[in-house]
Amino acid sequence: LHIEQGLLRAIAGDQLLLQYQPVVRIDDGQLVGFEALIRWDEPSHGRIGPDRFIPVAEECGLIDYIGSWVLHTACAQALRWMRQGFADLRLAVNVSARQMTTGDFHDTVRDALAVTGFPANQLELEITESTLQAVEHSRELLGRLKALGVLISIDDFGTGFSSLSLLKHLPIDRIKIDRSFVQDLPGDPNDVAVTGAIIALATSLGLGLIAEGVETPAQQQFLRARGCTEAQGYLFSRPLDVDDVDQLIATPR
Ligand code: G
Ligand code: G
Ligand code: G
Ligand code: MN
Ligand code: NA
Repeated sequence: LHIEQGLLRAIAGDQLLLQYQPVVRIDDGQLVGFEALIRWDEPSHGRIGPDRFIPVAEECGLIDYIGSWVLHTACAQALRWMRQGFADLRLAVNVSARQMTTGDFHDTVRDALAVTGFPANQLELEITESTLQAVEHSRELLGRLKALGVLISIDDFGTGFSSLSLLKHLPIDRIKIDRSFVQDLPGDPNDVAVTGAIIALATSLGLGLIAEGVETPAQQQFLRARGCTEAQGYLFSRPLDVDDVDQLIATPR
C-alpha cells in the first residue's frame, strides 16, 4: 500500500474515522470524558493505525487537513453526547508536531470551536513532550491557545527530555503519565519511584493527572493510593465506536 496516495483516497472516500476511549475517575471508574483516536479503514488492507499513517501525513502535508477534520468531527460528536445528557464531558484530541508548525493551528482550533459550538473549556489538546520541545514558538502558541479557553495536556509524559523545564515554562493544565511507566506497576521498583514522583510533582504544581494504559486493578489501586485522580486503559475500556459510546451514556449510572 502506498500510504500517501492511499491517504488522498481515504480523505476523498470517507475512510477515516474516530474512536473514543473513555477517561475515568480513578476512584470509582466514573466516566469523565473521552480521548478521540483516529483510524483508517482501507478497503483492501483493513484497518490501519495512526502510528503508520500520521507520520506520513505529517511529511506530505496532509496533517493540516486531517488534524482539522479530527477537531471538527470530534467536537461535533462530543456536543451530541453533551446534548444526550453528558453535559460536562471532557474531550481530548491529539495534536502532532507539524500541526503546530505549519498553517495556523490556533485558527484551526478557533474555527472548529466556532463552527461546532463546542465549549472551549471542555476541549483538551494533547501534545507530546517531544513536540513541545521541537516547536520553536511553543510557548507563544500555547499562550494563544489558552486564550481561547482550551486545556493543554502533555501526552506521553516522562518519555521525552527536559520534562521538568517544560512544566516550568509552558502553560500546562494536565499531565498524562505514559503507559510505559504504568505497565509494570506495582512490581517494578523503578516504575513505582517514577510514577510516585510524577504524581507528587503534578500535585504540588496543581496540575491534573491521567494515568494511561491502566490494565489491572493492582495498577489502579497503586495509582489511586499515590494520588492520581484519573485513568484510561483497557481495565476500564478500549477505544469505542460512536455507537458503543451512545449506549454507554444511555445506560443509567
Ligand atoms: O454504572 P454503569 O456500569 O451503568 O456505568 C458504565 C459506565 O458509564 C461508567 O463509567 C459510568 O460512570 C458511565 N456513565 C453512564 N452514563 C453516564 C452519564 O450519563 N454520565 C457520566 N458521566 N457517566 C456515565
Ligand atoms: O490509538 P492508538 O494506540 O493506535 O494511537 C497510536 C498513536 O497515534 C498515539 O500516539 C496517538 O496519540 C496517535 N493518534 C491517535 N489519533 C490521533 C490524531 O487524531 N491525531 C494525531 N496527531 N495523532 C493521533
Ligand atoms: O500516545 P497516546 O497516549 O495518544 O496513545 C493512546 C493509545 O494507547 C491509543 O492508541 C490506545 O489504543 C492505546 N491504549 C489505550 N489504553 C491502553 C491500554 O490499556 N493498554 C495498551 N497497551 N494500550 C492502550
Ligand atoms: Mn494521547
Ligand atoms: Na501516551
